[in-house]
Amino acid sequence: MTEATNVQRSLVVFKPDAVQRGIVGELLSRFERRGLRIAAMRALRVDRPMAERHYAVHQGKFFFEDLVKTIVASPVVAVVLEGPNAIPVIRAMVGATRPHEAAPGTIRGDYALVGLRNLVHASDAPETAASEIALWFPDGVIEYARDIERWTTEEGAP
Ligand code: 3AN
Repeated sequence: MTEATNVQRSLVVFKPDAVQRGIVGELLSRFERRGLRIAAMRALRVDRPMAERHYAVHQGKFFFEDLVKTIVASPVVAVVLEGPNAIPVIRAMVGATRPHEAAPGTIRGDYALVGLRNLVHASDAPETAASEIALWFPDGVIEYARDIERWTTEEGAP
């Protein structure tokens, strides 16, 4: 008996600290190794209006200005990752919002120490993922299949 497959897409942004530290490839490879598929990817410099839209949910909070300044400080790499339960799987791999609380084995627990230097953003729900992907990838994502998916998902098992 195979589980119903809940294929999801998530926006992951490797933030300026990940790019400046030269660990984007290392972090992305964790997601690839888990079995997630890259559906879109771009390197870009985020401007202030885009940063404010991305963090709109935090507008008015005391840390909003710091968040915006941090993400515009240097280029970022944005990807859309796709796979079964991608949103909660990626959130678990990223670790707790506050890096000093992030468990070892998570990205933040292995690579980060403090809040504004937490390396990655990852969508937290299907609705936010959809709006974030539309914001970051207005031309859409690519649809394709990989043979390996037979072995990382239960499609067509056994
Ligand atoms: P996450 O980055 O884990 O998805 P979000 O999206 O809720 O968390 O928050 C985005 C960023 O805002 C966090 N990475 C953190 O830098 C900052 N932040 C969120 N909540 C707080 C808070 N209570 N105090 C200070 N900074 C916060």
